[in-house]
Amino acid sequence: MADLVRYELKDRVAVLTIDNPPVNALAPAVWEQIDQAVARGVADAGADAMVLIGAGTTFIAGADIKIFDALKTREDSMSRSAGTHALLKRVEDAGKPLVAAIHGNALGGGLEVAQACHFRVASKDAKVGQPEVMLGIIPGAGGTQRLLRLCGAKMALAMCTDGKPVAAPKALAAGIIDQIVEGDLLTGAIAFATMKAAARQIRKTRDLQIKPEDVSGGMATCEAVRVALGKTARGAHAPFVAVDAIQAALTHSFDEGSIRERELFAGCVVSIESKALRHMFFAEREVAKVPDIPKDTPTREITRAAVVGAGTMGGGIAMNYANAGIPVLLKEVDQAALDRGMATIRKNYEVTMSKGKMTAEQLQRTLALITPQITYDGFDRVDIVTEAVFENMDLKKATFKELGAVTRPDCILASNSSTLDIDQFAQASGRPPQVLGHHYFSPANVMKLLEMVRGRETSKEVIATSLKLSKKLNKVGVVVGNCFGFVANRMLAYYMREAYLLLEEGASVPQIDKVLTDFGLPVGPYGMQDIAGIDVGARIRQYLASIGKTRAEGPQSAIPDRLFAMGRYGQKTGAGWYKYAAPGSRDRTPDPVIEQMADEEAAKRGVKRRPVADEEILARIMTALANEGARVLEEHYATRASDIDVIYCYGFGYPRLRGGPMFYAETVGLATVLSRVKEYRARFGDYWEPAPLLEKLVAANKSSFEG
Ligand code: 3H9
Repeated sequence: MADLVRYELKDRVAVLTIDNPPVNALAPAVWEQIDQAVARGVADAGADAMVLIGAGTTFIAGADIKIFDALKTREDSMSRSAGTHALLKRVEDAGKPLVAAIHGNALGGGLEVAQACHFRVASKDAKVGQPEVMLGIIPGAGGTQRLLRLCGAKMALAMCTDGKPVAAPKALAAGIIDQIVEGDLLTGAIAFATMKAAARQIRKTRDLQIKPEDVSGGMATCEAVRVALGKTARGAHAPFVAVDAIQAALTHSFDEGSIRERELFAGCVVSIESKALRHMFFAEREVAKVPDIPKDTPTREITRAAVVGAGTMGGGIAMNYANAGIPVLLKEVDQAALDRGMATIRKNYEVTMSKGKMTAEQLQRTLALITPQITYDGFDRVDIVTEAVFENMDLKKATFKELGAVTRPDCILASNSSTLDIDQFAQASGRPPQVLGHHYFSPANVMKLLEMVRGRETSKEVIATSLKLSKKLNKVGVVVGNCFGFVANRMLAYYMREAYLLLEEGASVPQIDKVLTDFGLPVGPYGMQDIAGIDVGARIRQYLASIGKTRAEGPQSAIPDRLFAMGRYGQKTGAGWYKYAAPGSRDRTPDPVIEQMADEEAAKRGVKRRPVADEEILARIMTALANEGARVLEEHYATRASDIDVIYCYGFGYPRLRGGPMFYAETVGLATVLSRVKEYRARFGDYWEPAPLLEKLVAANKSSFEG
């Protein structure tokens, strides 16, 4: 077995070093070897005390998340948890002082191991946390029972329900750690352990008394947290379970509370919520790996940027650069448009400041990084330009032609197009290897997704540089292929098609939106269109009509174009799918005009309107997404199904608790999804055509898109 926990003696202290790169995750063998190393230290006559420390950049980042997939039943999970409980009890029963020396992170099972040590010391910049809820589970190695005894109910509840790590100084003040070590951590930890050995001091966390304020007020604190979670943890289950486990610590002995923790942990591990969140954890990390772009692909530094177009998207993109400390030129065609754009940017920052998230000085400093202008002055000095002009092929091609002339040959030229063919811009620029899509999502300064569209000739260096840049801009960059609408909007066209058809068949706008928000999306399809602008979609349809295409197969609803013709562009004009109190207001009410239009359009298509059940709305919309997602995957416009999930979670606020549209389809069952497509084809027409990949997977009895 590999040496995952090294053992050596230093100054009569046994130093146990966990060495399981990159983050010392607790794979089963690491647990075992910690157990063995502690036993060896206890038996070693040359050791008076022990220090447990991590090799590399961190203490322990928690249990190895991959192993949870092997826990198929509650019983499996119960027995895994029981095993770690027993193991940590043995560790805690060690007859010599055992000190955890924490640097980097002590998270999840990592903090639970540290809690079972008799003392904890940490470097100043270390962090400790119980982030299990982010994976849909709760601490399962005694964390809910020991943490409460160390820091009290209020803080234990906060840490176990929001999952956020706590910095060492705060952990010290709360009693989670005993000392902060300035200078070399191991040296400090050995000194601390030696001192405890001399004083013959051993302190078992499990024997600490519950704090007096928790004996009297702990239950009320739990109740208050449950009420607060009702608002902040909408749809999630694990945070509430964490409260139950901590409540058990308040009302039971350590051993009884631990049994309750195990039962609750086991229920969480096998939940869909946890499977979805674990899927997202790895999906978010995989997405940065592009098969033919190795890690060592050369990249360039982006120190200066420019944006063309100061509309809603262009302004938001410029803010992203300024927020990252990168100076950015913002160009518009005329002064009035530029002034409007800058006023919006300033207003956005003022809102941030009013929420206390920015000081006046920071606002001025950030704004000063944006240089508004109506010329191409200085474009020969920037490293990247993002084009954010209207979604119009001719206009964009003309802009790329100009950019090819005014920028340096090595400058990256990115387009914020949400649908159009990047290769045509690349040709217009005269240097295709430098061109790619940088598709931001509205509002561009808020939404985390950056879809990076690879053209036919985009160079690897440009992609690698963009991936690095996306991190600097605090975005999740996903590399996709160049098809109409790329991945996000190509699939969205099918989502919207079903929403339109369901409306014409008899569902209402508020009903459809509510089904999707109840599912966990922040906004339904109609509310989303009113925010994004009905004019945007209409212009895309006009362009497509000019080249004889439609966005999605199947009947095309006339209602969106009728709304466009009426000047009802959504929130900004005070009317769209809903009526608004005023232009720009979010205060909306349903509009009977829409029902009337739905009646008219249904009559034209010979559709008899009927009550539509919520279940049908959800099933049709999600089936449409998954079926088109399967095509995208098979045509290699997305590298993996999990990339599509990341796109939907970060671009459209698809609930992470559901794992994204492709993972959701897997939880529904690929065979069920396929049978729904076939059922809809029989009911509605051949435009419901099963994706070949879906048919292949089901025929091969596969349960996942990855085969
Ligand atoms: C738990 O502990 C349950 C217990 O209560 C009960 C037990 C009975 N496992 O994020 P990075 C991988 S639940 C497996 O890019 P960073 C990660 O996939 C756990 N793998 O680095 C990546 O792999 P690759 C509670 C893990 O510096 C590589 O390490 N703990 C784990 O940006 C680097 O990761 C957590 O939830 C893991 N636990 O951030 C903490 N952690 O290179 C989860 C990481 O192949 N981890 N990997 O793509 C984190 O939050 C971050 O990784 C951390 C470092 C902040 C530690």
